[in-house]
Amino acid sequence: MAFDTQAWLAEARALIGSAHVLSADRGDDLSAYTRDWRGKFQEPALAVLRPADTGEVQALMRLAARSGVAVIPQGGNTGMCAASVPVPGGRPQAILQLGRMDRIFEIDPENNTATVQAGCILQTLRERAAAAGRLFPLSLGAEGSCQIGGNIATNAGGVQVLRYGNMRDLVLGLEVVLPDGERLDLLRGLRKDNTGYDLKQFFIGAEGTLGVITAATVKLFPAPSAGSVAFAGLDSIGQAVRLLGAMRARMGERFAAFELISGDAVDLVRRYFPDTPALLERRWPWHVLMEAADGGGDEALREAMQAALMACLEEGCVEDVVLAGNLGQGRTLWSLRENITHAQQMDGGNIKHDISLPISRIPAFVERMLPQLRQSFPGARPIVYGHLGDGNLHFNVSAPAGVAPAAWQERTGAVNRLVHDAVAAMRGSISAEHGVGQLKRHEMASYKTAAELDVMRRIKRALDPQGLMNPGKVL
Ligand code: FAD
Ligand code: S2G
Ligand code: ZN
Repeated sequence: MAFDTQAWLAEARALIGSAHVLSADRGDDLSAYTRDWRGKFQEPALAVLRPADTGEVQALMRLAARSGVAVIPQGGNTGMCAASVPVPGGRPQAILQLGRMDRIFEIDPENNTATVQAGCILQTLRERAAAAGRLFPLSLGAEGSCQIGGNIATNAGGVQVLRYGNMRDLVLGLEVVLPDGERLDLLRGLRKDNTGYDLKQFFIGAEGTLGVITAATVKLFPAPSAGSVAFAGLDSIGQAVRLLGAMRARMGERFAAFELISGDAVDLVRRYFPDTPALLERRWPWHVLMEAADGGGDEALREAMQAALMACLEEGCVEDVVLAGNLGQGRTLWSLRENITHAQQMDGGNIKHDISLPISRIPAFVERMLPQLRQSFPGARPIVYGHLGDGNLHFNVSAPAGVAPAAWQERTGAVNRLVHDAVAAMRGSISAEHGVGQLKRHEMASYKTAAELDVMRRIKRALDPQGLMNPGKVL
């Protein structure tokens, strides 16, 4: 029997209100929801559903299960792997947009936890925690629009993993609606609970393929009262790894961020953001942006950072360094780092790699990969930067001069294979923090063992037997 779109939309509108079920056939513009952030994927959706609460999510999931409609949970739609937008073909796909469910239920400074709905914007939670004298440490360039649900579903990383871990390390409890509409209440703010399998772990990093995260209890930390930011120039990536070790030894727990930025990445930012100040006397092949934070005073922390950096200069694990004198200067240094993604987008986009390796192997990987890239793809422009402190590099490759972005995108498969084969040979990962989505799904068979994929499929079948949850992503 043919699928009756009108009847389905009428049922959905009866459940959550006509205003909160958007559909193209009544003239709604769904492009903000059906197009991925990078503009590489866009397919039609049956509808965009915007529930107000967990009860409405459950009702919608029961309708989807009854009618065989696929459901794509969507947060801020800032993901890098097109995991929150429809795939071509297959069954009708409804986007479940969590943005209306953005309440902060509780901030508990004594327990150092916050309980929020999935649609809460990351920046909002960070601001509300700060107002309560606490830090929610997840920090990434999209924090103004990504949502806590999406951060959990992608196990997001960002720039403070070095000190506080990934999103997985920050989640204490979840509320999840399963594909059959069942509500799973795991919303306990406990740091210890050994009563059977740790079920929340199945949904963290699952990219919406096992259930809909509707709320979470996350860890908070005492808000550091002081921060100290430095920007360094280096001759080699090996020197950057030595600097990481030396600074961690000297700054200990206070060390919070260590971001590698290649000279080419700095040049790209300065081309598209011309008011980016020249931070060092000369251009270096490599730079590092680093930050320390603690509860002490500004001056004491700054002096400790200064002493540590002076010692590193004497030891030769850094060539040049500037230490921010105040918060404003620190922000300027960070805006250079945050603008790298936007500069790449403005430059026409590029072929991205979000890889991780043991930190000690990163210099050998980069020193081998750069000449291989030049040889295999003459003129290609590597834009290398990222979270060196976590062994996570964004080894992105922009088109050679004169090659149109669309033509360059045709080379994605070949460039991915060169980079990902080298990563796999060094037992690294082809997706450190962005996930798999539909972008890397076809590569899973090449880089995961058959046993791993088999267990993943068994878990998927057990929780989502109809395969309704975000089909065409990850597996
Ligand atoms: P979406 O893009 O909406 O969805 C992502 C995935 O989560 C999809 O599979 C979707 O189905 C699923 N999902 C969303 N909400 C739910 C839910 N409630 N329940 C179940 N599944 C759900 N990522 C990093 O890790 N580190 C970075 O440093 C970083 N920097 C970025 C910088 C910029 C400028 C941009 C644009 C992106 C960056 N990202 C980074 C990628 C992206 O911001 C993260 O992956 C983020 O966690 C996605 O959150 P979102 O709410 O936008 O999720
Ligand atoms: C970052 C964002 C995506 C990219 O800036 O750390 O995760 O490749 C990235 O620019
Ligand atoms: Zn990143």
